[in-house]
Amino acid sequence: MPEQVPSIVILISGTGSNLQAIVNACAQQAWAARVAAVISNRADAPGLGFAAERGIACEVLDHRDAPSREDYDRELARRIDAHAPAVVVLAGFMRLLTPWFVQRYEGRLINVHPSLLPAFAGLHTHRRALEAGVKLHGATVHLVTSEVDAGPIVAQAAVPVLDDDTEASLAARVLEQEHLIYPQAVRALLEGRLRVQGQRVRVLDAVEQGR
Ligand code: NHR
Ligand code: GAR
Repeated sequence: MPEQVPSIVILISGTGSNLQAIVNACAQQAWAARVAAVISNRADAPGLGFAAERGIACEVLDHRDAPSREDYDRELARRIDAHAPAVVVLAGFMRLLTPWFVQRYEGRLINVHPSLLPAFAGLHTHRRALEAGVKLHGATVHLVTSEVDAGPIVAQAAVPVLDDDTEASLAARVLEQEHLIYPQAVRALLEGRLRVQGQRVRVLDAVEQGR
């Protein structure tokens, strides 16, 4: 029997570049964990192809087949729980989750959001940042609570907004930062190195944790 390491389940809706960054970091840095499954709400999510190539179990759960959000989340939880994950990662997952779902995974459910929260919670963050004329934009990794995009902040990275930026060029600059901060945050969560006090999160390094 191979040794059992903690499992990660990743939820996606699209490209899955954050999924790739996490899967690659897990392998290259030899985390004591494995990505056990990827679940997408869209059958055509390109991220599913990458996961399948890596031999990761893939599932599609289309929200359009569910009679209600509660039904969808109950089925989603059933699929997730089959893998008994230590951590559930939202990586470009585009569906709001019910409080019931969030509470079930509270403390082990993490998201990356493409803005410097609390600015630009919700959708279309890059367009809204350009409209608002901010000079700095970025990405936030946060623990998920039932208030959308308002959970305790684990990590942030800022990028400049350039004069000739479009939504696409700005999104690409932000995404590059997501790929740096998200795997490290997921690893810290897995390794029990987050200390949450209210809205503030201290991220211990491995040395501090040992003390
Ligand atoms: N659920 C809860 N309860 N709390 C959070 O913080 C969540 C969450 C679900 C997803 C990711 C989030 C983001 O990073 C996330 C955080 C989708 C929507 C949304 O409005 C909002 C925030 C996020 C993800 N989705 C629409 C919906 O009706 C659908 C949009 C679409 O399909 O394009 O679910 O920004
Ligand atoms: C990322 O920029 C992520 O922050 C954002 O979608 C992109 C997914 O890219 N998430 C949201 O907007 C959540 N509402 P990816 O599929 O290549 O990881």
